[in-house]
Amino acid sequence: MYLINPSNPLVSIIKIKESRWNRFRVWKPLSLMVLADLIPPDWEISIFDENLGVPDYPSLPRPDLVGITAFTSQANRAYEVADHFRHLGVPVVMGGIHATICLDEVMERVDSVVTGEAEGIWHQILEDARHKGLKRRYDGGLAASTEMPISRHDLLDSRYAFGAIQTTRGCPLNCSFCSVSAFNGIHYRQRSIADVVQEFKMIREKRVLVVDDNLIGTRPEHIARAKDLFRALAKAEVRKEWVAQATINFADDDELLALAAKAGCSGVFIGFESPVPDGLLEIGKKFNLLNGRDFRASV
Ligand code: B12
Ligand code: SF4
Repeated sequence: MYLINPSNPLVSIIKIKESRWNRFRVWKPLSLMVLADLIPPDWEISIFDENLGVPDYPSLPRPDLVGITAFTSQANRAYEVADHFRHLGVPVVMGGIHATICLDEVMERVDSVVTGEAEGIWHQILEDARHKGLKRRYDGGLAASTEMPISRHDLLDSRYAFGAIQTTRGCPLNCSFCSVSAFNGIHYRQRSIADVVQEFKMIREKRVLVVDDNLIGTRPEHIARAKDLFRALAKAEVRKEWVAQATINFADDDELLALAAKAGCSGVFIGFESPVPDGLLEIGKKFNLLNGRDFRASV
């Protein structure tokens, strides 16, 4: 089986001559590394991240099944790849955010579309594929945090500047412009700290992107879990430098900041979205207005 991350027309590593920064813009396709872990051992798997170079597909052995992931920005290339394999008679399954949000469009371009998170449905899809009974559509819904596996970090090569890991899914804030709450839900799901620490240790790269949309969450119990995670990472001496995404409430707790730094945090992407209250109200990010927030002081 081939699992394919279609190339991003703008930032592929193969275009590195156009900008040396492209190396820092190409990050691992974690979705495929998660799927790979959930595949029974009797399937042979290859992951192709086209951002590292587009394979010469005609010269490769014909696979039994192709799985494609895509953000919307990758959709056109995803369809080209799907066309290639479908002409050979190989069934193509596509999942990910674009397939979920633009279901009707994707249904026209591939054999089988998977909406939502794959953990709960992927086994069924593989069984159906094995028996040549793929359905046109599957919905994985939202996975329980206990179903989220340790990704296959060993299956991708080492040319990336960053490793990648996910420790939580979902965001309770549901800002009007953002697709995260629509896709991963508003229920904040946290993976077990032991699994996260174990997975961190399996990452070869020194630098890691923690892809969570909101690493620390919003409620006291979320913050408490974030602190426990940071303590555990420091204690396990994983020695990675990581960057993460969070909301500005990260600034409100000195202990949280100190623990994050000790655990290897070297940068945080914060969604300010607008510097003025009217702007924040308009886009539905009221969270950034709570308690008379002063962005400058928080920074
Ligand atoms: C990490 C990340 C990045 C990284 C890229 C990593 C990469 N691999 O290329 C960086 C920072 C570079 C990035 C850039 C961009 N990103 Co971004 N990014 C994310 C983020 C935060 C996490 C993605 C991730 O790794 N998730 C973890 C994996 C495990 O989850 P998953 O991909 O959803 O996979 C699960 C399911 O979808 C499903 N699945 C996925 N693929 C497949 C395939 C098959 C066959 C099956 C069965 C199932 C399946 O199963 C998986 C397990 O449950 C998401 C938000 C999010 N929560 O997903 C935004 C997100 C995907 N990004 C988004 C956007 C808009 C962008 C940019 C366009 C921003 C910009 N303006 O430049 C660029 C485009 C990059 C590109 N490739 O073209 C939007 C996409 C919306 C859309 N409709 O596509 C998201 C959803 C954020 C948001 N707030 O809306 N991004
Ligand atoms: S806080 Fe961030 S991840 Fe959460 S809904 Fe708003 S923009 Fe999306």
